[in-house]
Amino acid sequence: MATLEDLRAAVIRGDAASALAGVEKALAENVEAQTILNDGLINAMTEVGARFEAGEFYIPEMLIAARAMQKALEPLKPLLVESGTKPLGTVVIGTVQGDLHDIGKNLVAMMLEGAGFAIRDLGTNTTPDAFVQAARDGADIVAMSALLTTTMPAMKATIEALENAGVRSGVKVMIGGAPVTQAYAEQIGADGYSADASSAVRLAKGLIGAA
Ligand code: B1M
Repeated sequence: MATLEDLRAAVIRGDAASALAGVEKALAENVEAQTILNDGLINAMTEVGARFEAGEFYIPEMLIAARAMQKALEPLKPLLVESGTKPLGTVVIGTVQGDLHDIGKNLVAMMLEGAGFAIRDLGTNTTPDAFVQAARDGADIVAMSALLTTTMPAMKATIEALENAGVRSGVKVMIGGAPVTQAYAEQIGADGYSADASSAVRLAKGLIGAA
């Protein structure tokens, strides 16, 4: 579809104004918000990653593409989030220590919020202690995102910190992010892994028995 192809191209070249206009045009053409997200935005970021790997893009290009995606997400957010009345549970979510990637984490948070969870977003570069404190303050699920192989060990460190603080048994731990796998989740003692934002919702509901 030409509109989504134009949108995808705008994100790839980091043109935030055109990306935003592209989302608005697609919405006016009655394209589903989820389709715009998947085929226009996420697809564009996958291409950006491929070009980075191929040495065609450098950090600034990745950064402006990410900013264009964030901008284009704005009109989609209220459509992706349907307000629930009573929260299903509280999810504390963050990108782990050392890691500044937040687009995927934000999408997961948005989808969980849309599914009826109360969200406490700790942001990026979240220390194990910050996760522990948030769990103490009251959480059903601790959700960690990592996009770098070098920051995945911070997930293990956070689970250990939860154990050492005596709060591990009171929360479920779910993890995700491009380099993370089910096998890694099992290896570090997380309760669950999901590959994308929509399966994260199914996983979170399952973890608290609300599936
Ligand atoms: Co970075 N980066 N980056 N980057 N970046 C990657 C991740 C990389 C794969 C690019 C590449 O080499 N092809 C590579 C990692 C290699 C590796 O570790 N194996 C990489 C690198 C190397 C780096 C730097 C080290 C570069 C440098 O400085 N030399 C640096 C690190 C900075 C740091 O964090 N300390 C860096 C910096 C950046 C920017 C700041 C420029 C920017 C981030 C901006 C931002 O997030 N605000 C950036 C970007 C944009 C990317 C790519 C291109 C796109 C990431 C993204 O947003 N994807 C990325 C390449 C790629 O992934 N294709 C890359 C879209 C997003 C929707 O997907 O985050 O995977 P994702 O989230 C998905 C799922 O993974 C899942 O659901 C989401 C929605 O479906 N998911 C969860 C995510 N979290 C979840 C949690 C869950 C469940 C599911 O439960 C809790």
